[in-house]
Amino acid sequence: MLIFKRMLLVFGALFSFAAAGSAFAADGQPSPWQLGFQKAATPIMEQITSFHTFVTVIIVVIALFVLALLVYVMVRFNENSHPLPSRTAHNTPLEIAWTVVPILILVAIAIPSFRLLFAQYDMPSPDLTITATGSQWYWTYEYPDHGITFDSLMVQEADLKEGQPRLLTVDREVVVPVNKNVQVGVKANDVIHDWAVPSFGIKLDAVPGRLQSTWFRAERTGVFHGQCSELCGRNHAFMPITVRVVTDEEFAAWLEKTKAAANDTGDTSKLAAAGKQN
Ligand SMILES: [Cu+2]
Repeated sequence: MLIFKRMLLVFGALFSFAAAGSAFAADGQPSPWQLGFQKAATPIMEQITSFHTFVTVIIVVIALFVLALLVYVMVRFNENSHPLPSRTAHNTPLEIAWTVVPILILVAIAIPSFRLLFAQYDMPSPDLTITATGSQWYWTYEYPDHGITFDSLMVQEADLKEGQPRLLTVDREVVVPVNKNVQVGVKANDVIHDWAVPSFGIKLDAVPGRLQSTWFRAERTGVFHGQCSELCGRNHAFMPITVRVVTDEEFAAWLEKTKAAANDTGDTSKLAAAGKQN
């Protein structure tokens, strides 16, 4: 049938767009024509991505099944081809089937859904703890075990260096070691903000007067970008989040450099030079 051929063409075009988008995608940031998620960098995001794919397949199958039934009814039972309507009102096996099959589908969705939910809340013992505090309109990061505190502000478009994404680059990045469990405490100073990094599968509201926490374990090095994801005022779109995942050695060197700079002035947050990453 022509309509199915056309639908196949449309789906084919969409999939090739998605494939092309991900082929050109830079890691840890959105890309032009992107359709799916950013590439997962944590086990939780991998689980989110595969759950999303699983549910999408189920939705597509159901939608196509219903479409096929509708087309069948329109063709087979219209007035021309079926002038004498059937008087059938009940079909017990069919009614049991259309009750039980949806229940089974919902159970099949619920099992991985709850598994994912528990994995997100099942916080492993942290190797590193940081806190992110939202203010209008920037983030303040603290490494409580290392005495490091600094503000992280968006880099203006005119000051961007080669390869730095617009609206996503900050002057001082969060630096964390690779393959380590990082616990993130999230809070706010003024209004509700939201600390979100798509490739980590993290999105948590920063609520004034309340400390919430989440966690991630980045499984490869790189720079991962996110944005405040709760409308927080005029400059809501201009308080990005950048996390640089580095090796253990690089992390130790960064800690030392940042701490030494802090000792020089007694305050890491006022120190622009030391914390600026290359
Ligand atoms: Cu905000």
